[in-house]
Amino acid sequence: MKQVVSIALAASALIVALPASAQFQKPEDAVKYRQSALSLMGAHFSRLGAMANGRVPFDAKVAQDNAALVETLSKLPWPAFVAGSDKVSNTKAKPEIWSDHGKFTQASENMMAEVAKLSTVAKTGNLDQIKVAFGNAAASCKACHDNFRQ
Ligand code: ASC
Repeated sequence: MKQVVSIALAASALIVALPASAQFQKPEDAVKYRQSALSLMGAHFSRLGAMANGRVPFDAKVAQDNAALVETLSKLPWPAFVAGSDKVSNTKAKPEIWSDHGKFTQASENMMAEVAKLSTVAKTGNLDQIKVAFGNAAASCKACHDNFRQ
């Protein structure tokens, strides 16, 4: 039993650690990975935005599902900002990501915290609260783009 538990723990630790240890053959692969994650995050965030801004009717379940996806996706891009991956042609990543890495990490952590709050609020189904949390999350996306994206 003890062995089963420790194998299960080891397996779950591996799964949790996977994004952080994602290996990239070349810088272009890292760029593709982070752009894919950020693009998916934008797609699901926009579905929430459409409801928060009244462009589509509010559906609490859809809002909750999209907020949960955004929360999960928000954790993925960061390990893919590998050194040297600002030197490839198809990236908008600014060199400041690496030269001011503490500030970049702080900005990414702010965004993850705001989208986690948005996901929590989305579970309540309260549109007014979702609107506020969506606005805060959008501001945290923008803050990072303003400083670190070309
Ligand atoms: C989106 C999206 C972003 C953010 C940002 C918020 O829907 O794709 O990058 O919102 O525009 O300011």
